[in-house]
Amino acid sequence: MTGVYVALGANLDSPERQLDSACLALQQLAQQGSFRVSSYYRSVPMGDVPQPDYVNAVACFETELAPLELLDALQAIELQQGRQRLVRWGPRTLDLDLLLYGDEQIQTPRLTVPHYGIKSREFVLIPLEELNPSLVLPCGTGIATLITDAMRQSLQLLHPSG
Ligand code: A4P
Ligand code: MG
Repeated sequence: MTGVYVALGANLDSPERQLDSACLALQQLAQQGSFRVSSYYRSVPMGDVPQPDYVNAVACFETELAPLELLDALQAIELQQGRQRLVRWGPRTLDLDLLLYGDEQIQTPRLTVPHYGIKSREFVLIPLEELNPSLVLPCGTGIATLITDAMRQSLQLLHPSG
């Protein structure tokens, strides 16, 4: 059993409902009773593609799935919720990124863990810190040291967890 963190992002077709359904689907991958999700946050789109604001959150749970099995399951959930891959960094009904798989560092053609954006994205760091303020990344960096005041101010709290 391994503890994992998954980032959720959506900016089309009722993003908050997309996240609600994704959480139900993710719970099916989780050891019973282990699933937790952060608050939902509204964030300004990263990148140059003009598109609606995103709703972002992070979930964590324990799973028996191996890393690539988990990636397959995440991509199946994205497809189930109408995800189409049209433009890199373009709008989407649902994006699920595997942020952390225990303490493992994984480098394969299909999967890089920790996710490459983990240290720079406020819409990932702030919900991660909310779930686990004492989280330490596999490289030894504590989560709180990566978060600036500007990052905290850039996110709008939409829907507190719990
Ligand atoms: N892949 C490799 N490692 C991973 C991993 N750890 N988790 C591969 C998930 N997938 C991983 O992903 C492309 C390929 O990455 C997959 O086939 C998988 O094998 P994708 O989801 O098809 O493509 P993408 O999401 O368009 O590209 P990318 O680079 O993953 O985009 P990001 O980094 O997910 O960014 N702005 C705000 N405010 N909030 C957002 O959530 N998201 C994006 C997308 C852009 N701007 C945003 C947000
Ligand atoms: Mg992605």
